[in-house]
Amino acid sequence: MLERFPSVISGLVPQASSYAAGMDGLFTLILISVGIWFIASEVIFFWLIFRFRKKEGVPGQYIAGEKPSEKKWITYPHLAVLVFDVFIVIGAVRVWYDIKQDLPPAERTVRVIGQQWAWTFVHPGPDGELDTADDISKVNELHVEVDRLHHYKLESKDVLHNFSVPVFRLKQDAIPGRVITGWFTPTLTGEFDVQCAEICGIGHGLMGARIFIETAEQHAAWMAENTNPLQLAAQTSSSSEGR
Ligand SMILES: [Cu+2]
Repeated sequence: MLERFPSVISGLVPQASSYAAGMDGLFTLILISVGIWFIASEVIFFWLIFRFRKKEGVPGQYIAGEKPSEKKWITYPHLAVLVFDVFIVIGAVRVWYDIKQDLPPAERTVRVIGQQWAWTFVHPGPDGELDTADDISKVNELHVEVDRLHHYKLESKDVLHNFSVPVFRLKQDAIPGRVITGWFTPTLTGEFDVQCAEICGIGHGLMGARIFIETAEQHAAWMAENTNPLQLAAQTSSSSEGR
């Protein structure tokens, strides 16, 4: 349902993953729920300052706020804020579940390795499998195919980093010693930013990379360009032997 909310940021940062619209909907829900109270409280605050400003001959009053007739001005808005909170929590849990808890089966898997201060992306080669001889390793360049469900296996060689793809509305910490699996389905072709979103040392700001979301044909062409022809020949002959 959150996907149907209008997005206040999609004009600046396009939505390029299956869950980006849901995340933007949550942003809108929070903006409205918090914004209403922010504007209301500021308007009342300044109105009170103006209305009860110093006047000649009128002594100041001391209001302790202990009488029930005064207390209700705190209790009722407080309860209303809690009701809005429940809506935000329900929305947040739904989006969190979709992006982080749920792990739909992968069509492709890429390995993402953070280190001070660059990203290494390991792509499966023509055999579609990671950790085989035809893997394609690139520094600061991630190539994926549109409309394919990708798993990423996120690692760090040294300190905490964070794999952040703004157009996907995805952020995930990389933790040394752990391999963290997550997923995304790109929905838009093009070239976009990948960032490190965790201060990881003096060169943190240099840890920008690019993601290339390609059509099936573009991706196949990129793969052919980046695969060693000898390896490709060996693969084709071994797969035909297997038949
Ligand atoms: Cu980093």
